[in-house]
Amino acid sequence: MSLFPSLPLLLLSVVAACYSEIVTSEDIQKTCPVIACGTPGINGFPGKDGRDGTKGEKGEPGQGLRGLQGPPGKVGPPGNSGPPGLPGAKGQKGDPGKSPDCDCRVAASEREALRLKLDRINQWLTFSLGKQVGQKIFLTNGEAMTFDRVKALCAQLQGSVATPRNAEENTAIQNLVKEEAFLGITDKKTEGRFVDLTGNRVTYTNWNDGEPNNAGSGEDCAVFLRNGRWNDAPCSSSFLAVCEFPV
Ligand SMILES: [Ca+2]
Ligand SMILES: [Ca+2]
Repeated sequence: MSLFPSLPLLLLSVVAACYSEIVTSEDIQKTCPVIACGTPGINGFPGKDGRDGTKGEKGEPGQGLRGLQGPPGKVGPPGNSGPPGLPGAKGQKGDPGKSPDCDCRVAASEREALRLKLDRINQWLTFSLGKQVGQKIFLTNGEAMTFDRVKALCAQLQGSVATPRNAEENTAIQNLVKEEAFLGITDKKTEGRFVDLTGNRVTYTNWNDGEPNNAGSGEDCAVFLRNGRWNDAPCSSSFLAVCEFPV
């Protein structure tokens, strides 16, 4: 064989050997079945971290044990006042209370002092102005007036027109007055039937001789004379006002 036909084949072998040294590992796999492979290179350094991905969806609640209940929170501000409630049911009647005057020794002593003082005042009035007989006292203001005015005056003072029920009371009036005075005895309702101011017929009388005579145009009021005897006289006339009071 000639030398020239073998020369192109030789060059082709050299070029192929040189090319096999510069191909990549990826090319090696493609080329390995064709030609013999060289030694693989070492791996390079890891690349930089990539950008953060988008936020994922909320996961399902876990299945771990539930924690202990925490402490109570702070007290909140007071709320607005509510509407008034309905009235309650009526309660039961309570026990009778004690009078403060009954269980207080100081008040009792004051009451006793007042009572003694009133007794002394009553004695002074009786001594100076009135006459007391039993549980009754006669007083006069020394003024003469009609029967109706005497009646109103005595009632205003919580008393009544003097009405002697017996000789002792009649004497007490006689010792009090020195002039003619009205008594609480009239026959206004029924002529000749003398009654007291409560309407009851009087059982004690001390008429003067010839009285009552209902003289003139009529005499319906009993009047105490200076001698202690009685006379019927007009109620419209004016005589001394004498009242009686219980003591
Ligand atoms: Ca008469
Ligand atoms: Ca008369």
